[in-house]
Amino acid sequence: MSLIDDAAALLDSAAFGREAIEQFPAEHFTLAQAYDIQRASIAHRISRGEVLKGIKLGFTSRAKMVQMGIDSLIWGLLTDGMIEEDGGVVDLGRYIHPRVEPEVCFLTRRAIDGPLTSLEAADFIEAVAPAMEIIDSRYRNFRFSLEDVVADNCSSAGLVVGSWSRSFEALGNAGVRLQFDGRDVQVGSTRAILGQPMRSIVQASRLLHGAGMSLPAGSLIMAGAATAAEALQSGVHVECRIGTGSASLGSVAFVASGGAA
Ligand code: 0L1
Ligand code: MG
Repeated sequence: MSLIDDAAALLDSAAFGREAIEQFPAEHFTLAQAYDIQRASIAHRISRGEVLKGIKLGFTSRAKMVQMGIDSLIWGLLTDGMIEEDGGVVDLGRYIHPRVEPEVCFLTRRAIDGPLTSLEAADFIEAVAPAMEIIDSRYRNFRFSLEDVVADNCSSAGLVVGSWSRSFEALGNAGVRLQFDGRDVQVGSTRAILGQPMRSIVQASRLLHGAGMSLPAGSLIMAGAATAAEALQSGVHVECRIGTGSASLGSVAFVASGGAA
């Protein structure tokens, strides 16, 4: 076994055994190797029958960078096994110490197989939806280095996507409210996501190109969080609302149930 395979197997079994592991020793692997570990750990999921559905961007907002003490844009891979139902019940027993953050999700209309300019990006997008990402670091106490978190698929664990629309005009500076039982726990704006969430398409295209990868039509792109993340607790109704009135993307919700392992 190689360093890459060992680390990938460790992270994969931490996720599936719902048991946090220690951070890797400092400089145990490079950032490039961390992305190799991420791919190798996702390959474990694929070998169990999961299907790749898209990508997520991380640390696209100052709020997230400050919360986690890291200031680089990062990205990970999404599979169908991570998708939770809008309006459904999320079993916290599937996670270690889950947190939720409000996001915007894009659905691609055309394959992205090269770097896009901001002028081109809109042509590649079929629809947009309000979304929430459930992040769940596989490291003890949610503490990690940049390399650690990249290897851990950027903490991605679950996602909930609301109804699709073509309300792109609502995207630039829409209010974002993350609510627990109807009470605001995080408030922000879509502007916090790279200044305009559509920029995540450009960034995604560049990152994919740099990794020699492409994204088929019909893929999901999670643009990144608009606010810091909140720890999930059992019994809480969680809702993310984006925009108001005619400049609204709508809302997405779930009920958290059961206990984190
Ligand atoms: O913004 C993000 O989705 C980054 C996730 C990775 C770091 C974290 O666990 O907050
Ligand atoms: Mg996120």
